[in-house]
Amino acid sequence: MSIDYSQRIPNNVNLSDNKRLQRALEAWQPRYIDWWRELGPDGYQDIDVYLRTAVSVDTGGWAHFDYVKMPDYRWGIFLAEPEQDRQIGFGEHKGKPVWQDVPGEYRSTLRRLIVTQGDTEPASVEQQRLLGKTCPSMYDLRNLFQVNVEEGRHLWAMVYLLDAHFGRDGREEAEEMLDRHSGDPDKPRILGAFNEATPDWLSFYMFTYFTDRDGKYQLASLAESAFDPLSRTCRFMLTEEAHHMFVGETGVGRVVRRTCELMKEHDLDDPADVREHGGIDFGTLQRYINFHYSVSADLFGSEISTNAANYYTAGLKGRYHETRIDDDHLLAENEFELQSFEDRRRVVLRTSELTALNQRLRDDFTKDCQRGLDRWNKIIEEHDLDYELRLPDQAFHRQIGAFSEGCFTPEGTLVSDSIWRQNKDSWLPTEEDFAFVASLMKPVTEPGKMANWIAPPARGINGNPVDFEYVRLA
Ligand code: BYC
Ligand code: FE
Ligand code: FE
Repeated sequence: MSIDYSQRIPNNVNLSDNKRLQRALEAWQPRYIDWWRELGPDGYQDIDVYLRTAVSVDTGGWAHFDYVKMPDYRWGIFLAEPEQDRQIGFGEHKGKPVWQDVPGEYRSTLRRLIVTQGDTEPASVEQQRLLGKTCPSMYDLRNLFQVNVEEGRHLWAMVYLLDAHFGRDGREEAEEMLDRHSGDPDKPRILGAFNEATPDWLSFYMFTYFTDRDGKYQLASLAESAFDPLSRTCRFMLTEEAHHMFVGETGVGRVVRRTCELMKEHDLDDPADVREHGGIDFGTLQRYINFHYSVSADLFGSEISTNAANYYTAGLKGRYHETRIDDDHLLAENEFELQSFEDRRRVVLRTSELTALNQRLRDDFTKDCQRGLDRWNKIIEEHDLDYELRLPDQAFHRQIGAFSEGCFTPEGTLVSDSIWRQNKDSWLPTEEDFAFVASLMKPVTEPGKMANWIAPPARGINGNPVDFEYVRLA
């Protein structure tokens, strides 16, 4: 199914057959472009960037690379191929054909899920808008912009669903996507993590490693939805998501590698000393991990959630890889064990899996996060250095769910407020950490050159060398 590029809005949904929808989206497009110019990558609006654009949704077709100025990027609406005779895989409608339209009874719930998903996409573009100015290399600058244009496209994906299936309410929601802004005290983005700052490139790599990974798990759950247009939209988004997490995992890995190299080169025993040589010390890396993991863990909602149970029973949002799980897909009888915090004590609860679905997804996410830490630790080990980066306990630094009621160390021990305050600076990035990392953020614009604090990538993009001209400055 190829994409029609002769249209103002490239798409594979036969947009030209639906004039009402086409007009609604064409009316929204100029506002989107204005938003991109104002709150998208600052200072790089009129330069050529070597970007991947989808030209069709099959496996070969979406990896098409060319130079493009970002405001001219062909943002469009691409749904994965329909699956013939697809049936609802879980919940009370299990076994019935999937829906091509939204059932009236689920209208407001589905709209809310789609709005929550959609709101994160432009939020991340806003959070990253200043990073171009301090890029560690042209390779990284290009990757930042690739992530940014795809997050912009993910907004298009959700706005399409809103405009196509939710009438006037949908159009209003589409407008509001561009009215809320990350960190705006009056009109903030919906979810916590998307109002945090992304002030430096280490934050960017952590964000794309941990927070984009929440995206992976949420999109995968929505890809199971009985509402087929949502499912197909999310399946295609997931192919793009993989690159974002690659940028995060390899980005942090390259920082770890460079730190190891500097420690070896200067024969350092105390990791803190690497700062004098312009590297990012393991302690700082650990504090960034603690922050970004905990903020991303919040994005899964409360451990026990009737919202999540209702989404599941209605068939709106499934589990990760729902169809690969061998059970009744109704979950009324399934028990689930989870940790919680009650009467000021950590407890283990056995509950119905149905109400524990947020926690189940967070557990899946956490296991996936650990894989990257294992790879980063392997780099440290290969350099014969004695340090281990760790994921904090799920109770640490939470704002959402049962653990938000207490203070916990990164190991998960309950502590008093005053102990927390005394130790906070060794657990979370401090002003001083941010200032140090910021002091390293000097732009490197010669193709192939890397900032001193990060190792080069193993290879370039699309078979090109690392010193390829990924961005044509000037
Ligand atoms: N911040 O039952 P509960 C991505 C609210 S990332 C603020 O615990 P529920 C991306 C909740 O709304 C993927 N509020 O939670 C990544 C509820 O409010 P009401 C984004 C929060 O509803 C990087 C109340 O607390 N996609 O794509 O089961 C770059 C109690 O609710 C938060 C989605 O999130 C929070 N963290 O689950 C770019 C998927 N957590 O009802 C993009 C769609 C909870 O009391 N969203 N609340 O007013 C969902 O599935 C669900 O809304 C959530 C929350 C999982 C987020
Ligand atoms: Fe996204
Ligand atoms: Fe992403």
